[in-house]
Amino acid sequence: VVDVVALGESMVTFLPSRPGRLADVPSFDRAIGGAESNVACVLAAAGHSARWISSVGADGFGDHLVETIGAYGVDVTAVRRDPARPTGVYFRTAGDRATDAHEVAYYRAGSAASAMTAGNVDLTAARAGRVLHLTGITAALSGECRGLLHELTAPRPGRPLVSFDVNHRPGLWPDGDDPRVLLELARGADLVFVGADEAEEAWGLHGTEAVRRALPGPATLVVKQGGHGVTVFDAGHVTFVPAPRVDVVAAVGAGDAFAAGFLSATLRALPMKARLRHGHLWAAAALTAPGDLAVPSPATAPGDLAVPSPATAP
Ligand code: KDG
Repeated sequence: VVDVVALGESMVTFLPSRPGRLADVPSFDRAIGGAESNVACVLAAAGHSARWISSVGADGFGDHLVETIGAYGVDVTAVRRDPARPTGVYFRTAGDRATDAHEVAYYRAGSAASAMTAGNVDLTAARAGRVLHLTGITAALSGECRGLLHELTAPRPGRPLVSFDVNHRPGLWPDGDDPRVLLELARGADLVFVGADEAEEAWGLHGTEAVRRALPGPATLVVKQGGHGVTVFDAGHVTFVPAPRVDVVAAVGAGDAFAAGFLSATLRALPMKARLRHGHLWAAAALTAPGDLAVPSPATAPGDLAVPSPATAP
């Protein structure tokens, strides 16, 4: 049994060579992004078995994603290659250090991943983990992707523990369905990650207690409060752990790293405070890296991991 299966779109990510407006950035460096594969890569770096499921084009960018994510030790055998559609890509700016406001230009409409359905994804592979990690980004990609999420989160005997990161990306929801769809998906999950800012933006909820009242179902509800800390509601207990102070380089991907650290510690049945500390540690690694991923590419920087693998550390 695989520890964690993460399903969702990954994109070739173009990071700016210098700060400034998108209009002014002269060149970009290629990297990889994708909330779900970010989680899978960190989990693999932490010593877990992780599988990433998606669909990419039969093109060079698709090759790059499959090869790079595979090089992290993630199982990519269930990734579909779609000869009729391209791999999604996106460009972003460095953003403002204080506010992390940055510009994002997605080129993913009509991508291979947006055409994932319950009919063309290997559902057996998707259900084969102890944990199935999904995010709200997938729901924004297309009606077909939304159907796939509903299929995977429907209650059924032997369903893996469903972990759902709300990951509200307002720019991907032109139809305004986001509040309803994201709430429904979160309500059907066992473990939910949501930012207090997202809950406010998507659902107009103020404060952690209001989020719990709106989401009473999930056994574990993790509410991230930025630099302040994280509050978890679990089995009738409320636990808060403050965030470590970090000099932020780029915030993109920090939520994914947090989820991976939390999941890693959960799989090892560590106490709640330790789960939160693991989440914070991995998030700090992502916050201090320019790309979307907390771990450097194994191909370019072997052994340079800033955070020791919790699986091997004493
Ligand atoms: O969480 C980080 C992701 O947002 C980033 O890697 C790209 O998946 C991505 C998205 O859809 O924004």
